[in-house]
Amino acid sequence: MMFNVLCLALMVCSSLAVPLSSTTVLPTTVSVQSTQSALDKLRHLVGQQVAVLWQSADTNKDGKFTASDMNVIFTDYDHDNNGVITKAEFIGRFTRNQPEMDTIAQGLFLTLDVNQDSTITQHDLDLFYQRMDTDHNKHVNQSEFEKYFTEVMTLLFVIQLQGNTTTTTTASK
Ligand SMILES: [Ca+2]
Ligand SMILES: [Ca+2]
Ligand SMILES: [Ca+2]
Repeated sequence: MMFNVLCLALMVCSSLAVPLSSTTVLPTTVSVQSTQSALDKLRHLVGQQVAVLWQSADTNKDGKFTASDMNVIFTDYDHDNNGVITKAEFIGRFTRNQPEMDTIAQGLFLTLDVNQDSTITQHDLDLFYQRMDTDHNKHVNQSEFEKYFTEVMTLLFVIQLQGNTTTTTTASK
């Protein structure tokens, strides 16, 4: 069920490339003020996660996201070294240090599995790279990377929040 929602949301997001406007996604029943603070919290959370992603993605710290960075990450995630990253390998590696990110990890897996055959291969990464390269100059810089993942992560966090609606509503002040 959750998986289907994620699939659907990601497909809609990636096919339309809709800029994620939180006002249209968040529940409309909450008051303006709590929506605002929830939005600030969401932006903060997303900003933090995107910064973490960038740090780990730019493996050689040269300020660019290149094929060589992707290869380093691919090898790291391909636990059994067979050239294919399975969903279990991806989620296991991604949640190793942050187990609470399970939903996010599932969503990221769907995002990275561009051809939707349930594994991540070099081919997916090539397609993914083209998708991030919004000015089509064959290079992905930090701003392209952050812009792309800010949209993806915002969507995933909103989905995660909606999955926990009852707990977040009672917990928010
Ligand atoms: Ca780099
Ligand atoms: Ca593998
Ligand atoms: Ca794939």
